[in-house]
Amino acid sequence: MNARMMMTAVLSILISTLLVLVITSSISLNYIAKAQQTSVTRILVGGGNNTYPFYGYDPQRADIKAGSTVVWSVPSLAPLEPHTVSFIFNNKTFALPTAPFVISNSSKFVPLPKDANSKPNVVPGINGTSIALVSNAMSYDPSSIDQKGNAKTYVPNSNLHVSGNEQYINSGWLVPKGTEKIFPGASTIFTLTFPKSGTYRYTCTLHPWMIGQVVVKQ
Ligand SMILES: [Cu+2]
Repeated sequence: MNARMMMTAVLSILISTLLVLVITSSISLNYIAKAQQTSVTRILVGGGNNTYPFYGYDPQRADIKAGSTVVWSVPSLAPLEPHTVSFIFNNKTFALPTAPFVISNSSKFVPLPKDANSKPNVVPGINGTSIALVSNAMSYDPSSIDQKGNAKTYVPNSNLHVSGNEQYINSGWLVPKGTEKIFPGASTIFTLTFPKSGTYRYTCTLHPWMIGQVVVKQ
């Protein structure tokens, strides 16, 4: 190979590398442009003032583009009243705030703090067991049930995706920021991304007359 041939080979490698760089960067720029079309919509939960009700979502209907994210939160000055954002795609998945659980009779519940006005609700069960009514994590925690019936709970203030196949998606109890001490483990914010178009209706399981919807278009 003479020097001229060598130069040509190096040059062609350089040009093809440059071409690849230009193509990949335009692909990633396209990707960014697409991502920027989607957005974040904020919805207030509860609160209450002259313009929107104590028991409501504001706005009640959100129109968004597929791939966008919705963030629900309780205004910080809202009265201390927990709410949920619950998508009940299958009516059987409605979760009550408290639910009965069988416990062994040796179980002891100690109120916290000790002088709190609280007492576990324990009633006699069958075969020497007892039944305790306790807070239901499928209501209190961010949670979901997939198509196969697999139930999951998540950490407070979770960020979830709606695949469209769920039977249930729940924010958990949402309370004003700074009041988590009164509701340990509760959330102040819930973030949900909607990749697929459709109309998604939700309710507050603590106040089922609170309803809202997210309309997702391609
Ligand atoms: Cu509510």
